[in-house]
Amino acid sequence: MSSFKRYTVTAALPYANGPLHIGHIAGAYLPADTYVRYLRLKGRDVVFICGSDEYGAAITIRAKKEGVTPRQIIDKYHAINKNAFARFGISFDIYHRTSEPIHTETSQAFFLRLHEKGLFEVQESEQYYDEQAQQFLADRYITGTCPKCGYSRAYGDQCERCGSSLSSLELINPISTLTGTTPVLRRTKHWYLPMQQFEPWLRSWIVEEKQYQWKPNVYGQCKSWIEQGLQPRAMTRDLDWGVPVPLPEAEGKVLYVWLDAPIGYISATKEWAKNVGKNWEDYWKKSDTKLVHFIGKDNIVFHCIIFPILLKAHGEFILPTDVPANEFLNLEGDKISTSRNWAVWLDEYMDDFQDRTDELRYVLTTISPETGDSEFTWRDFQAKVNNELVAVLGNFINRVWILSHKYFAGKLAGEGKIDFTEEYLQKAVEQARQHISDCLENYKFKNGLAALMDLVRVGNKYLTESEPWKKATDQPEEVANVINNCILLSAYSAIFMQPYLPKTAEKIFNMLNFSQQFHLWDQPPLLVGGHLLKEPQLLFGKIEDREIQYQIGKLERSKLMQQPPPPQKEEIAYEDFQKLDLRIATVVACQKVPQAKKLLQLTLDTGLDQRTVVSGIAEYYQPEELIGKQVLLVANLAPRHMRGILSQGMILTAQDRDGRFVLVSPQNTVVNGSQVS
Ligand code: B3M
Ligand code: ZN
Repeated sequence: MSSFKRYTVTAALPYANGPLHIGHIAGAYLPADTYVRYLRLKGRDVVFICGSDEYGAAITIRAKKEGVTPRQIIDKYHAINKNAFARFGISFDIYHRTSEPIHTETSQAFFLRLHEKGLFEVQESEQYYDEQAQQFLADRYITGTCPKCGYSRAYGDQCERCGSSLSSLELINPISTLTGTTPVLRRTKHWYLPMQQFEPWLRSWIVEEKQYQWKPNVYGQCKSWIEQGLQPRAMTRDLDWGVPVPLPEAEGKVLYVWLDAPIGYISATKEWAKNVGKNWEDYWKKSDTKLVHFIGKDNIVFHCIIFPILLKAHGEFILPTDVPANEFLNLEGDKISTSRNWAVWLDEYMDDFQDRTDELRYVLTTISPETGDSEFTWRDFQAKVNNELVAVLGNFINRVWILSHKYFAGKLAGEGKIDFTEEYLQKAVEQARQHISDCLENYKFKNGLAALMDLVRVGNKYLTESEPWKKATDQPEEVANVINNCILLSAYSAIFMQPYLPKTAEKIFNMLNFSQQFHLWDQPPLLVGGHLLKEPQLLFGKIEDREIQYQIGKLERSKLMQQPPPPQKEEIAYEDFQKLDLRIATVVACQKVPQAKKLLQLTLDTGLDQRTVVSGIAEYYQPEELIGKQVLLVANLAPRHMRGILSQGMILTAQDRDGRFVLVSPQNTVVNGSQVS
């Protein structure tokens, strides 16, 4: 029995500055969701907290890139991410926002309490200031040459070539990314957290106590951080997007995002508790509450060292019992990268693979980067779905249901409660329950899932070896036993499956004709003779080669787009250029070319004539959407036949960042036949 009365489980608050990809899911959200679903099945009191991290330079930089306000960015991505999580079935109790007033109040009150306790040291220092933009520059806003490797586009906090973490003051030839000017140093005042004062405490709380409790990757990172010696760290920033520092002498300053974001967990809990009539303090201040943070490895120091220092210094809060951080998930041999579009986006996955969220949950759990980096490949995804979910789990359930309907019209044979007639099956179930439990309690999600599949394999083997189809006439009783045993095993498997594959478990409960779709972990399924099963329903479909090729193709296009543009062609004389007759024309009709996937046939009004041009853009445009559009035409290109159609000229395109062709058009409508010169 667990010694904790309740659980507060958090998953890292994603920055509301971009969509989610499978690396995020495998890193924090899927293991957290699996864990929480398990706790609920054990009947434990648990709150599962997440939300958008909406402040800091991460947001303002994105806003600048998209040419909109930070508010527009957070509203957009908060909605996108909240929906994507819901659609994927991550079962947060609340998905909150750090821009909510309750969060401003909570983080300001937290800061003030530390301030009143005299914790902060106020220090003046020199920071880069952009005179043209009239603002101090966050480290991410400064680029320059890396002092370690000479890379000319290192950021003020990190060099992406050699990986060194830097301070902006170390950069050679710093440049402000806001204006492209050279920033100047200006004095500014900040509130510092004297982390070094907490070193002895951290040594006993982490280095001594957590060695065998925390995962080795987490413990190792903390230990090496503590051993390198802790330095004071500024908890305020000169920025106009954040929670204002609640002191009159700190006008224009905001809380450092790491003093605001983790407090977001607390404000989200407050909001949730208000909505459901609970007391939030139970979940953050009582020592019989287990606080668990699910995060990726890049957030370890913040959750294991900085946030605990703040909680401890405040004095009223509990500390995290566990921080089961994952390492990184790579994709097809390369690091996942948003800027290079090297990712599998959660939304796109769900659009491309409708109703196949459990398949992704399954594969991501089997490759979960629990103790080291791991890799997702589309081929492996296909193999695991087809060879494990379809061939083992789906096949077992399907065979059992078909046999039951064939021999007993879907009715359970016998009378009264059904028990296993083979003792070893009961044992296998008990062992699986215990083993999967141990795995889930200890964040070994991968092993737990393997144990579940092993239980299904036991069933499959039992069914195959019992050969009930050979005994239908001579030993009808034996057939009934085998099928009842298999159905009972299916029911147990569905119970243990709930944390991992919730939708599949639900489908099985439905086929079992259970009225309830949620079954407590330790309660045996109640099956009685005479109970009628529903018709079998296919649990999983095969993933076809073409689906995988389509995904790989998408990634290949991203890679193509990362290549530097081809070098400039050989110089030409002005007369050569003049030989080209470039004109603007309007599309007046357009249709697909039969039997040619890539080709569209366009009729153009060129001002000179109406003519036909064939273009390889059918994958990127629907014929209707082009009608009325103006395009750029090479009018005097020698005509040529394409698929039996005479194409008189060529329309010009360029490739976007996804490798898709886009038409080149004039900025304003011009007269058809206008020459481009
Ligand atoms: N938003 C960093 C990240 O997305 C940050 C996590 C906050 S958790 C309190 O990696
Ligand atoms: Zn470098």
